[in-house]
Amino acid sequence: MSGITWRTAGESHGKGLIGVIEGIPAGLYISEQAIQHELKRRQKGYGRGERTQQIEKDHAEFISGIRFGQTIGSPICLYIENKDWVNWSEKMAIFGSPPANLETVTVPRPGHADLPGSLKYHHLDIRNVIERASARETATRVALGAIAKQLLGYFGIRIFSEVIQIVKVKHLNPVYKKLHEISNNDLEKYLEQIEKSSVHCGDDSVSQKMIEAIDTAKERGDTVGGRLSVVALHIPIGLGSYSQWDQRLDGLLAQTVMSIPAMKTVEIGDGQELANKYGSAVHDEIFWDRQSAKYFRTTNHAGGIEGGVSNGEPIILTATMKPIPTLMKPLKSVNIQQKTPDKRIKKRSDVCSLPSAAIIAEAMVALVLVDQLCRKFGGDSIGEIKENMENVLYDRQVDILQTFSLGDWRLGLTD
Ligand code: EPS
Repeated sequence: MSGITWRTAGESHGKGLIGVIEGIPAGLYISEQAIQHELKRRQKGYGRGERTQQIEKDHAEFISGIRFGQTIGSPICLYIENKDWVNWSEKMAIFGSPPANLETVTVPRPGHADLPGSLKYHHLDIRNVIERASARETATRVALGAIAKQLLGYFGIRIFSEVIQIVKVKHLNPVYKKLHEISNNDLEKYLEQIEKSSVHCGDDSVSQKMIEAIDTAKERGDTVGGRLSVVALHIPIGLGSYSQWDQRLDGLLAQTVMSIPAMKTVEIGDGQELANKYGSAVHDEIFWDRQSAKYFRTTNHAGGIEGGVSNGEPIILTATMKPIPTLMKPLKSVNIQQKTPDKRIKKRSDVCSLPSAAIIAEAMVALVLVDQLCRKFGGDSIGEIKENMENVLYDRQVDILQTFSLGDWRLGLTD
């Protein structure tokens, strides 16, 4: 079965951004409100700069693929306007000649795509690199991810995230570590806390310290990075495959999340903590519950993936984001035209984008999972996928039905 493909286009200070997603089955109701909600979530984190929070008001306008609120099986295309375009229409004009007063960018920022990008594409104006390497593009990813989330949601799959570290402030008891012991009610309450936190962290006192760390960096003209986690609940067994290197679910997740600008590590389950432990302490033992005729685990060090295949436990992913390379107190660099030492002066910048990155990572995970779900249970319509899923999981392989520690994915099939 074929899966989902998606693409984005657009420059940071161009007219706008475009996203196209193909393979979403026909018959899925799309909530426009849910898409706008996700776009808002990406924009609201503490530490973002003037551009994201005051200038841009992201709104996805749908161009194709949806009729009367339902997908029709054709490519879905959406457009997000760049409100800042009015200030850039001459400097970023699509046709015509550069304006006489155009200031080219000639000093690359260390840590950004500026230098390798301009050498690769032979650009004398680094702006040609900045525009597409910019994280502005992630607005489109979130809108496409919001469509993926709605398809996953139909089948009861739930995705959430949390910021677990900002520079030296660590959250020692994040939600992904307590999934086996927390009740559904307490989980919902915790997730509400995360949404209320301006740094997207469920613990109030940790959030406060994270805010202080961002303020300190801002006062110094500096930036900070950190870590985030993403959890996907109620995943059916069998997404991804061990049979070929590029079908492994962990590899696909790692590549997609790592593609978010500034990401430097992606870990699944206990990740690097596994390095200093013995095998007997980290592999999740397998049990059989006779009464419900289901396998179950009491731990999830593997983060829901064994051998590149989902095993039905929650998928847990953590990622590290480096500090943003645009500094108000700039680092040493070289003018690429004169080859003389220089520094790139910036008038505005984000100090921390971890809260936004967490929402973007949710979108990336959703896109990978929806692709794999469609490959495994694929069909042209939502009804066909539902039927395939029921056949595979209930009729033919009834003995491999899985116990989920947090609810039952079948809940999504009842509406
Ligand atoms: C970005 C730099 C900033 C951010 C931008 C990403 O933009 P500017 O250079 O215009 O000040 O605001 O992010 C967004 C606009 C957004 O919506 O996330 C960069 O260099 O990556």
